Amino acid sequence: MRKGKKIAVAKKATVAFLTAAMVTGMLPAGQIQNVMAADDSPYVISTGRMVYASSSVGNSDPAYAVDGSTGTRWESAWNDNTEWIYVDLGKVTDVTGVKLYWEGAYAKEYKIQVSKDGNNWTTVYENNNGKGGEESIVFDATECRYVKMQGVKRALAYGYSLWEMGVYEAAKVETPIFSIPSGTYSKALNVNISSNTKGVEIRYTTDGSTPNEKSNLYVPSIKISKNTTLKAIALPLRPRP
Ligand SMILES: [Ca+2]
Repeated sequence: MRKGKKIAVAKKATVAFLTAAMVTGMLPAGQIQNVMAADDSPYVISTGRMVYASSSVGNSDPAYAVDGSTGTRWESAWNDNTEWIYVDLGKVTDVTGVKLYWEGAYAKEYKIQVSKDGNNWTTVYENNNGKGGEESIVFDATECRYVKMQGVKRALAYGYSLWEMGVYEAAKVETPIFSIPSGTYSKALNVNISSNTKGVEIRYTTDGSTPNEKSNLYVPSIKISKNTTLKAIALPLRPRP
């Protein structure tokens, strides 16, 4: 019977030893170890961008809707269908969602509209029975530069009031590539990890767990020895939701 050997990866010898001891007892012989993953979750890109609104009341500058704080808010004048707010993303971008953090004075009815030029708007989402609170809106990835919340009907007598409005870009991150094929290895090897996507960092684990933004940062190259499972993930170097 063939004895199972696992890929080992570690920056330090002590870590390698501990990891090897842990994984050896967990994985059966002949198991594939190199598991690769890509992160394709959307991420917020509207924070701090230029923002425009139909109006604002009191100390509720439109910029407060995209300042990244759910403790500051924008509120429109007290009208139903003539009030709106939109954010300028700076360039045409693949957008796939919006998250609205309503204050008590929310919209009973509203639309999410997108535009490439700030003049011609396309409705990508409509809500005719808004509930307020936090609303996560997802739609098919759409190329646009401007994203608008167009009010239709208020829930209360006050204006539309948003703590925050987050616009999410559709991520297009490819799976990281290992310099050796996935498989079982019985001797020490050097492994390089790369990505075809620019502007990413690669994080990895050696204990079989799924890597995330807190895992070890990959720095070329890494030495692996037996008895460890290597997994890697590519993450965009941008603010994350
Ligand atoms: Ca805010």
